[in-house]
Amino acid sequence: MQPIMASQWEEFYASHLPPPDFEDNRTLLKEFCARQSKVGQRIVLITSGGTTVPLEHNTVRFVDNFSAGMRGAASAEYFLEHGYSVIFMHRLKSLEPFTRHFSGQKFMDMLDLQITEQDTSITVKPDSVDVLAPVLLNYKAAQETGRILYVNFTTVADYFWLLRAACECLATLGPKAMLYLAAAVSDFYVPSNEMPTHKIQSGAVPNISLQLVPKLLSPVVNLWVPHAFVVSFKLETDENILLSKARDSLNKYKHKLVIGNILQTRRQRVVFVMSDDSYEVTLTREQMINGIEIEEHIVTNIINHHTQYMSVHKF
Ligand code: 9Z3
Repeated sequence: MQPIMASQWEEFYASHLPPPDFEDNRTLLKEFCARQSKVGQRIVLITSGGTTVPLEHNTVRFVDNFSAGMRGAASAEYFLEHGYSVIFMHRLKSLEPFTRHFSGQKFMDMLDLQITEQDTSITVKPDSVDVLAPVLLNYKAAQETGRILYVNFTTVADYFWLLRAACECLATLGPKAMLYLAAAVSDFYVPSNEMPTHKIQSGAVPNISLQLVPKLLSPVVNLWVPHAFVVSFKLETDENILLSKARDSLNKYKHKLVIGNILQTRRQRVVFVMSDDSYEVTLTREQMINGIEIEEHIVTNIINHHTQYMSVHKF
């Protein structure tokens, strides 16, 4: 009899424990999806930010990547505006919807402090009210209607566990569920059994051998959420290979849409690649100067494709 071979992603799960807060997050995900499903909501799972690859079990050092989480955080706001419920699965401390507008010193600079002998008060500077008010309004609407759930990851293993748990819950929504995989997931990792327990000592140059991280798109599309509308992102730095790489990915995993982008121009240009079509979504210089974000256009375009998909895929 032929032995049954575990796939690479199954082996990855078998050799990496779930993160400590995994069961709590799983419960939150289940409750959130059940609630949204009951009222017939469309849900988008947005993954956002980069994953780390630890070099030691007691991690002092890790490999990381550039992703700020801007794409995911901005897109979450636009999906909410269009009536979607959002699972915002992001790298801890990466940008988040709403608060992203006031990160760093920006928030402090918006406030005035008045101290008198009687009391201390803090107010928003008059010229900042126009900036803060619309964001606060949208934030409150999302919170009060319970349409956003935040869950976070740090390592690539955390990401694996959370993504599968989220898919398990989303499967019940069929075509109403969308996956918007904008996180920059590490391509390489140090296998658990090759990782030292303690901090690598600084005396000698370490010899670290990396392995390929299995691609989760395959089980996502074929096993976990076969009816969902799955969108992945493809990042390159060489324009000449972007389109072919995006198309290769679509042909290989057979999901619905790949959005290609180049590191340096990702805020003003992306390319949509589908099985029968491809087109660019770009911002003009004027739009950029006026603070228009490309995510607004990306999200409107995707929602059109999702709506069309739902009209022909009844569940
Ligand atoms: C992206 O391509 C995102 O658009 C960015 C957004 C990470 C560039 P920021 O977070 O940047 O706003 O700073 N995400 C996917 C990148 C990726 O690793 N894709 C995999 C690949 O290219 C496929 S899932 O192989």
